[in-house]
Amino acid sequence: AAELARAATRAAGELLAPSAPVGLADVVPVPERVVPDPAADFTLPEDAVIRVDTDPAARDVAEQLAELLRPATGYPLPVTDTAAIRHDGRHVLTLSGVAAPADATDADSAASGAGAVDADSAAGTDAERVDAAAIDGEALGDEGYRLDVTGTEVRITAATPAGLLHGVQTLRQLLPVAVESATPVAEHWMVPGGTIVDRPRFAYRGAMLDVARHFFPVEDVLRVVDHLARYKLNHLHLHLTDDQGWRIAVDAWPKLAEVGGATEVGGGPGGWYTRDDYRRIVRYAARRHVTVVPEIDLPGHTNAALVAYPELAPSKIAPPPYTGTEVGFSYVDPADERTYDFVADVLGEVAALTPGPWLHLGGDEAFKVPADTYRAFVERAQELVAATGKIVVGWHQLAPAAHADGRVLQWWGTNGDDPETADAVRRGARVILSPAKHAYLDMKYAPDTPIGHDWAGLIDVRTAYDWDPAAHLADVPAEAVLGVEAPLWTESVTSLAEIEFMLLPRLPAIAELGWSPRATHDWDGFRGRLAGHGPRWATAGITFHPSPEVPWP
Ligand code: TNX
Repeated sequence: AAELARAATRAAGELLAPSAPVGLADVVPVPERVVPDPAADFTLPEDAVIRVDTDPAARDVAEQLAELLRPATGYPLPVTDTAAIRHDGRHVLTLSGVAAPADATDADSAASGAGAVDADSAAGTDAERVDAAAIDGEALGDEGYRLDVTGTEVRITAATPAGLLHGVQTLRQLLPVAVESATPVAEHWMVPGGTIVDRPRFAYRGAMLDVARHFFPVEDVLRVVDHLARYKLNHLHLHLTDDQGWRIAVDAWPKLAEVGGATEVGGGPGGWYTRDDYRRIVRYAARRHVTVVPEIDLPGHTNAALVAYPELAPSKIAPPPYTGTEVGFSYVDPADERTYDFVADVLGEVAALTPGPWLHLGGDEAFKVPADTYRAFVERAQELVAATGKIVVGWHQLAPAAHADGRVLQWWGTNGDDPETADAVRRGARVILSPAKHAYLDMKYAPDTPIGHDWAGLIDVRTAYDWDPAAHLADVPAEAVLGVEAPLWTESVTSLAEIEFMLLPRLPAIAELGWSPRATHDWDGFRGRLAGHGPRWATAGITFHPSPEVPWP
């Protein structure tokens, strides 16, 4: 059997074109600082071990690293305590810097103490390399990491598990393409030598998946989370409700999902997430340091809710289920107190299932609601969000409403001169940038793209890449920009393959805008680095659009 396995490994290796060596700077999003050392290349041997501090979340990142490397390498890659195995010239992957939780037992803290004064760093060489990079551990912040590759060690240092995971994603990109294989490949597992010091430009980097226009099963959503994590995006916004379907079970209003979830665009069967399904998504995302942002779109985009509960409709008559793609015709009755019970119940249940700090209220395209009524509705809904302990996010149509503590407006306009949003920012709001002309991944790449819209224009890879989130909105200072998000509306997107086709390769463009320092912005550099990802996606079985703008190998 071992012989057979070895033969199969050889065969799989021969199927792949020999991959070009990866350079230390060939990373998407491009790191803040890269110092190659060609004399310090590392090659992963079969008996390598992964060493990590005792913090459980750091240890989980080490397990994820092992899970990423084991299928293609076929190596055992045991995960061990840093304190238990000395480096001593042995080939190791080390994750360090995350302090064990303060409430650790005495035995635990003793172990972590030993890990922290790791024999190798005390020896001085690591400390010297830290100085050489001129950014100290503290400055790595919540999500930064440092990657040091020497002949016998790959060391990722970060103050947080999220930073460690970002470092792991970088390491993954520095290994040969074959690392994406689901089965063992005979390969020289080389990592280019040198040091990377890296941290994000913006705190919020996300993508939105519209699971309302078409419903997607949990497994598809988990796969999207993987794509986010790969490019260091840290938020998944789920557009859970719309005219065509209600996708989240609400105990107090069971027909929302049971009746409102049974439709989708084009007349398909729809579907919805049970509380356990949603918990599974949230947990899977959390493990990858991705925060789920649930959206309950109000007061418009609510036809599915009105079908389930006609009492919420202004006419008190159930509308027919809607499976078309028009917008702006439906709304819950702002004059009925029952509506606010509904909003409070739904927001309360969704908040209780959601560990992240955000609740997205939607607020877009409520064309039939008069401006004063709309504003009053939003102000009550914002208070109901605050009552759940969450922070309001909403489309920028929320702008005219009174400020609510911490609130964030997601700007999706096509003209960056938007006085209402600028005014809301002066009153305390922060913004997430999703300009439809650059970040709307439901737009077609080119006139012949088989799916997608074009109302905001065509978005090729360069258009997705060539803009600056900090300077896009007139009269909105860079300090008010929390980050970027790429929404994927799914009126025309019906499968995981189609989701991936629209995300890749544009999602990495938005990810680089969110992560990399502005000074690194360079279309030619970006598309050159991006090109190396085509073979990675192909090897991993991920669909993508082979855009002619990218020099695929
Ligand atoms: C506008 S942008 C919408 C969505 C549609 C999208 C299609 C926004 C907040 N609302 O309801 O799905 O256009 O591109």
